[in-house]
Amino acid sequence: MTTHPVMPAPVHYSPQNGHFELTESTRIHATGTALSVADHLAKALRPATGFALSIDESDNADAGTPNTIALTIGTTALPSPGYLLTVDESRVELRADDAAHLFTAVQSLRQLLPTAIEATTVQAGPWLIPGAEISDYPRFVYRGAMLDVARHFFAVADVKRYLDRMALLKLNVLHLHLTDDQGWRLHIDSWPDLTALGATTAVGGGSGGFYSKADYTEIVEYAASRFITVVPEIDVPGHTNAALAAYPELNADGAAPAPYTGIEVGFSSLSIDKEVTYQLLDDVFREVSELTPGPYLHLGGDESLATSDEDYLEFIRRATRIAASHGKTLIGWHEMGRSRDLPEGTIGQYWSFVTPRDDADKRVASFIEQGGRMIMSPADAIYLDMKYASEEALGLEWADGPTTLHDAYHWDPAAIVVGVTDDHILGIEAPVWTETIDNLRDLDYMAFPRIVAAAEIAWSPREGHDWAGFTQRLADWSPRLDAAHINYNRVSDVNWPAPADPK
Ligand code: TNX
Repeated sequence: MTTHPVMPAPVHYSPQNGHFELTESTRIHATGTALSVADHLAKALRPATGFALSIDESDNADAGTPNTIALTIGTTALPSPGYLLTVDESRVELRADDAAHLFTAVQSLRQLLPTAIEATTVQAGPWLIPGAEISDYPRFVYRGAMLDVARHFFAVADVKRYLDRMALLKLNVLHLHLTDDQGWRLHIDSWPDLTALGATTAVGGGSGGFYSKADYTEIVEYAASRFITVVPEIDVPGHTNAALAAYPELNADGAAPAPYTGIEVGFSSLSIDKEVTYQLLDDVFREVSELTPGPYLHLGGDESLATSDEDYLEFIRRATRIAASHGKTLIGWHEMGRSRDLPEGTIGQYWSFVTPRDDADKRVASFIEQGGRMIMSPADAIYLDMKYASEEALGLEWADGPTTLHDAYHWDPAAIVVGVTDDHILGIEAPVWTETIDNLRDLDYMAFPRIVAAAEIAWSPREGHDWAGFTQRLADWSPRLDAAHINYNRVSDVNWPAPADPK
């Protein structure tokens, strides 16, 4: 069993003799588009080391200068875009096919340093990096996490902390579930009451909240600086009580329902026959598309149990055309595959079980037949809002009871629907629905350590998956979470080291 300190497991890791010592006089070398990544590395290393770590951008820097960490963008000749990382006594070299993969190399380097590097205050060295040769590239291009900010609202600062955690694990897509029955969380200029009235509640009756356009842009830019794409979701036609409560005209009977603070699903629907519904969609999809630099717009489409079959198909036909007219590639939960009339290339997000139920496999086939690919999020394996164990206070249990770390690690995205293999799969995504979660500490607790399993399934080759090795590596790695003040669940299937002394 190979043990190494990098999560998710690299494709190839080979320890080498000796080590590189990061010192006061170590310099970082980078030019061109590698500079922003070098800057990120320096910022990550300065707080705990207290070193200046200046960035040398000179074009003609001697390639052999010692005591240097050199970042380069150039071909790696790996089977798909990735990075090479070598550490010897004199130099650390990071080379990647593009800036995004160079950034993932930086995450590996961070994890080769002593755990204390994650601290936010100056720590004692020495800062030794063990000799190593790593060549590494991801299995899937889409490595996502979803945060439901509708059931409970999460402030911009908390979303940024979650993005930091994602970056460490080489996750590169944040899907924001922005609207649901309990709240509409993004300001829309042309329909201001969506937030003025529709954002004032949350599950359990809390005060809610919403993102201004400036807030949303702040999230998008923070994500982009970490090579993370934001996917906004406007969930329609169901999951819309907050919008229906804000604008009576969106209701079939013209009467606004009361705000909703419970956790049932499947009772709300936009009026399918009224033209005002499609005016709303056009305005909302236009404004959201304008704010979102990434290529995707998620339309939800799940659990529309209050919409007849005929109405659902008519709605999806019109809504997807309107959304596509704003230039985005659409994503829908797998129910949207009921439609055989989707814009070509629409992506499906699978949320049924590791063993498909309720024709979910047919919905997947429908997306693929219509030229799309899949994001796999099987609820009984990767829904991070499921309880770890029945006696836990946080989480839900509907996906066949608790989801242990073992469950989170033991599934393969290409073994769920017969005939749906890596070529049809864009990637995987780990959602956190927030009916029972309303703060970052609890969010971390539900995510960690299962999100590490998700990251390994998204990134590392299937052949390398190994439960005994994973749990050993996780136990060795977990002090990093303590050092970074990230809360986590000490599930019983890992032989955790003793908890760090509380400071
Ligand atoms: C199902 S899966 C939902 C959400 C809930 C979640 C709770 C899916 C697309 N919808 O509305 O929040 O279960 O786990």
